[in-house]
Amino acid sequence: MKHPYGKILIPFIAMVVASTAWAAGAHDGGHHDKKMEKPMVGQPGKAKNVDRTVAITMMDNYFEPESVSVKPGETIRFTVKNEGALVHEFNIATAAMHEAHQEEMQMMVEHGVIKGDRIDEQAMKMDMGDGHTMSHDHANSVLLEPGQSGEIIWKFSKPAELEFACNVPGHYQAGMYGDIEFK
Ligand SMILES: [Cu+2]
Repeated sequence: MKHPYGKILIPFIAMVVASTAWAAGAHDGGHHDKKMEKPMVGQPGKAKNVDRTVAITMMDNYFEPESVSVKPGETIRFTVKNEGALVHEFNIATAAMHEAHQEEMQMMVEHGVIKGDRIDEQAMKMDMGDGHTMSHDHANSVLLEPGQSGEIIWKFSKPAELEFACNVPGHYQAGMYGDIEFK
């Protein structure tokens, strides 16, 4: 009986490893939560239901103001002006959605749709080979060249973790995002 615990210890380790693996698996499943955030973002609003207008200025690389307060159920007209020297985007979404959108924007830069200070409309309408174009008309975002203005009418839903952000590659990382605070 030199190693009395030898045979007991091995099954015990195996059990720990198994439970760790199970915990990791359960964690991966958590990523599905990101998709469930989508309905919380809100929806496109109607002009006749606008409660108030919020003016947003886009600079290189930040927004003015840096945060916006909204009430649940409120419809806001965001008038957006690009006062910077680069192409910028104003996009209302969750942090996870912005992250996914940054990958799309990276593609747009790689395909020459976004060229630093201008948007190539012809390249944007080009068929990607699968019937899709890189046309950028999501209702929750507006993409503007320097000097251009645009607007989004958005109806907010229940309080949620939302941000407005620019997903042109590198801009979010440079701090070009702001909080939407529910009051
Ligand atoms: Cu930007």
